[in-house]
Amino acid sequence: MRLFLAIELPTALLETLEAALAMLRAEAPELAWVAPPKRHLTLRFLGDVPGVRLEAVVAVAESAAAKHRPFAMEIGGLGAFPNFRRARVVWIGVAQEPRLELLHHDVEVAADTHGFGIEGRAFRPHVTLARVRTPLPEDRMRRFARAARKIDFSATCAVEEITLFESTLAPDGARYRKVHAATLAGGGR
Ligand code: 3AM
Repeated sequence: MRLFLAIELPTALLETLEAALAMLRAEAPELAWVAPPKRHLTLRFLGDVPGVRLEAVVAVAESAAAKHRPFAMEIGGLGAFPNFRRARVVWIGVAQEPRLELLHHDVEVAADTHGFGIEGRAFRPHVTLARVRTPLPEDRMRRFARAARKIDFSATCAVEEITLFESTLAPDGARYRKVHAATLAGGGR
């Protein structure tokens, strides 16, 4: 099973975000835009995990979630990995939030404890909006970056659970299935 842990975003937020992106989408309709229900904040990609290890992944989510109580995070600000000029992924960011950093840290620690190792790359919290499969010509990319920086969207959203998703790759993009939700149960932090 191809698994990852993520934070889901409320439908209302996804809808207002989509409306705010209309002009930007029109600038580059040929990008692989992620459908709003498939947008989330990935905490940890686990990759292919044998079915028998599913319980261990659930335990990773549960043990990290048990250490935290719900908190709020702020979504806003468009960007691209690695940058707009060479964009592969276009995203909306998440304002720096110590509780999110701690949650991610605890997911990493739990993943290591349960034998999945530490991912070891910097956590850059983001919500993927579009993937760039074929680069746009330079001038169009410059226009796109300008339009992206003009998007005025910010929203606060409650983080209440860690969701375990199964991703199934398909020619028309990955399909995600919710496998488990671990509630931030309000532990010591
Ligand atoms: O929704 P985003 O883009 O943040 O990019 C993939 C997606 O994150 C990421 O896991 C999420 C669900 O597919 N992903 C896919 N392959 C990955 C890999 N090998 C990966 N993240 C890290 N390493």
